[in-house]
Amino acid sequence: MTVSKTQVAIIGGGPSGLLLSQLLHLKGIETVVLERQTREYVLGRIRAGVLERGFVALMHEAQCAERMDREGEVHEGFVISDNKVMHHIDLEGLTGGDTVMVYGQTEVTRDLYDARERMGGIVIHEAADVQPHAMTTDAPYVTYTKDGESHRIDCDFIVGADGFHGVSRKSIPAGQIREYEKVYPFGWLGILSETKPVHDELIYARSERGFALCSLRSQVLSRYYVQVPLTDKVEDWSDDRFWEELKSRLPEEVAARLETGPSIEKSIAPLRSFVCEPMRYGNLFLAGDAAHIVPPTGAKGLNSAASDIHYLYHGLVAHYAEGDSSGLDAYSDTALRRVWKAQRFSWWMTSMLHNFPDHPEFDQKIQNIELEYFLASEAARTSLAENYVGLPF
Ligand code: RFL
Ligand code: PHB
Repeated sequence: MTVSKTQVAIIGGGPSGLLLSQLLHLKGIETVVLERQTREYVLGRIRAGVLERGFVALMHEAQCAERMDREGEVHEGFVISDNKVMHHIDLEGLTGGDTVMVYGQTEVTRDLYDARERMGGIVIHEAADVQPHAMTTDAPYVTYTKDGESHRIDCDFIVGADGFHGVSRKSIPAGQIREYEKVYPFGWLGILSETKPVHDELIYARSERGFALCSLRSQVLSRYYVQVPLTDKVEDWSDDRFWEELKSRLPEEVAARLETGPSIEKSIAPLRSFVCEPMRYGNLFLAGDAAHIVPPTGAKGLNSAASDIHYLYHGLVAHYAEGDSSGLDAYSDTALRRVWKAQRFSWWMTSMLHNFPDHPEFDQKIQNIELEYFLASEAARTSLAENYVGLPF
């Protein structure tokens, strides 16, 4: 067993773990990131695409924003299509100047990996059997194996940034955390295609056949989704079938100009709301998907992860620089307050825009009128816009 030492051991090399590692490094705080997968595998996962201003600011603070500023697209609004009628949501006008950045999670992660490499940060890939230990003591440590050899890292703090299926949350004894969960009776089938996006803004479409989303990664790379039953498999969906279904859920004039082509990625993601409370156990702090999951409808998954990192980063810096642990002590409560607001918004967007065939007719009537009310009311649209661009940290 080789033994080494660091200040903060971070489990998980997704966007949460890498962003925290990069930010702490710039403040002179040592970290080691342990990632189960290869770098190529992590970069192969196609996930989020919309970044809030707070996320963008953190990327700047992390000195990782150069390519994002150059290649990302600032979006001043988006469209909600209600039964084939387009309604523009003017984010910038409704929020007094706020916008969002369209820049893929893959690119964010690539920029963070590149920065870690440039600065000599330690990111250990293909770390197997990662396990946090002695979490409630002043001497926590993490063990793992790599190439058949056992390793141990002693540290002051462990950060569990290892996603929903990671080991960190599962290492907390039962009874010390409480989990809240809601599973939706459908998933999103998503494809990526090297085609020109159908519209210059995102289109969230509610239709009789179910929800659809037209998104993009760049002017030559489109990302589209359709709501599908949980029983569907990717193999059930040829590219042709996907394009036909997508068109059937969009306004005719949009469908008519949809450029189709072969998919270069196709996957189904189940929709789930999940929160674990508290987000701390002794000297183990949970962050990002390890602690909470939202359905993707409000584009809040990655952004909620970044908000955790914001609070944890400031808490750790105050601890090391000033011996002030109040930020760390408040971390779970502070982070959870914002997490629950993102949960509420994501649940609401999901409830308003998807088909729930099993809902009683009364509920369906309410859902219809809610969308109609909301599209006609500036007060309601302002509330949506304020949440979509991201509540302040
Ligand atoms: P991640 O990205 O899951 O990264 C966690 C990392 O931890 C590693 N890991 C381990 N490492 C060591 N030991 C272990 N035992 C480990 N177990 C796991 C994993 O390999 C991984 O690299 O979590 P993080 O960093 O908190 O980032 C959160 C975001 O990834 C997530 O919130 C969003 O991508 C959610 N999400 C979406 N969010 C949006 O805002 N818009 C979207 O369109 C969107 N689409 C998605 C998504 C999440 C998906 N998942 C989780 C299935 C689509 C999908 C398919
Ligand atoms: C995406 O581009 O993948 C995306 C955008 C907005 C969402 C969800 C996913 O709400």
